[in-house]
Amino acid sequence: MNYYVMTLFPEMIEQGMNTSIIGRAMAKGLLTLTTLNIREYSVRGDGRIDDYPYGGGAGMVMQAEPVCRTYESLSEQLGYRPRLIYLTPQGRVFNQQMAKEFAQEKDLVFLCGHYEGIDERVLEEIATDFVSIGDYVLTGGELPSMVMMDSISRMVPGVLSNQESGETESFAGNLLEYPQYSRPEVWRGKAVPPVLLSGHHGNVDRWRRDQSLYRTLKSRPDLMEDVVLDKKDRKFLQMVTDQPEMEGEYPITEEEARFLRKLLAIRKKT
Ligand code: 6GU
Repeated sequence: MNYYVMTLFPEMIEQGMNTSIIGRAMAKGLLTLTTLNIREYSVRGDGRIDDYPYGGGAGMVMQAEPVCRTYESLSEQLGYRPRLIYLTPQGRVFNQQMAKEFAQEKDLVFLCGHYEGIDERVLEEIATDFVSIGDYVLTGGELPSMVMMDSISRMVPGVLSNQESGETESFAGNLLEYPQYSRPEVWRGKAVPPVLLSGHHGNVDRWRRDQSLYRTLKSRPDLMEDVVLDKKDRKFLQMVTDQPEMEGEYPITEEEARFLRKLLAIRKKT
């Protein structure tokens, strides 16, 4: 995978992408990263690339020509016009499925905006994808591009070791991860859940699955709609639903109980 990042702050990208698993993958040659400084393509004597917005309003707008020239210089070098992702809070919200799809590309270009945005006309010419990383506003596209490169890189063959690859599968099943514990067995009076010390792999797997279901229900009920539930999953969720409110190991609110009754009723039918 070859990444190209069009930005006014290339050093921010270079500093952010040199560590840990991504740094290792770049050293191995599985990933390359090239930053393209939009300022170098300024068409004005003073090196500026922004101007006032037509129609008025606060802030400045990045001009079309320097952005377009940056992309054209790259596409001439590559011999074709690669996919270009414009990072914007107005885009589709990034998720694991999109990470997998982007990981199939040979080259990916990220365009990082600043100020109040980029002249719409150049976006119409060069952007193939408009992507946001969530419902909050950031000062520029640099951090979002790094977030995307991190998660896309994990999906590139060879980037994760076999041991690391396992982590991916849990989100693929649309459930949140179960909790993890390591030594000591008792830490500041808090014991590790006994089932994990039992050596009974079947019970450990069941407990972890129950924890994943419970956590997903609690934090991300929206994900529950797409989870494939088997007989044992439904039995667990039925138990959680039927227990008295706020008692036992898996407390839920009345609202969560209503949600589960509805979910279990639907799943019984299908
Ligand atoms: Cl992609 N850009 C900016 N500026 N803010 C964001 C974002 C992107 N995604 C969420 N907030």
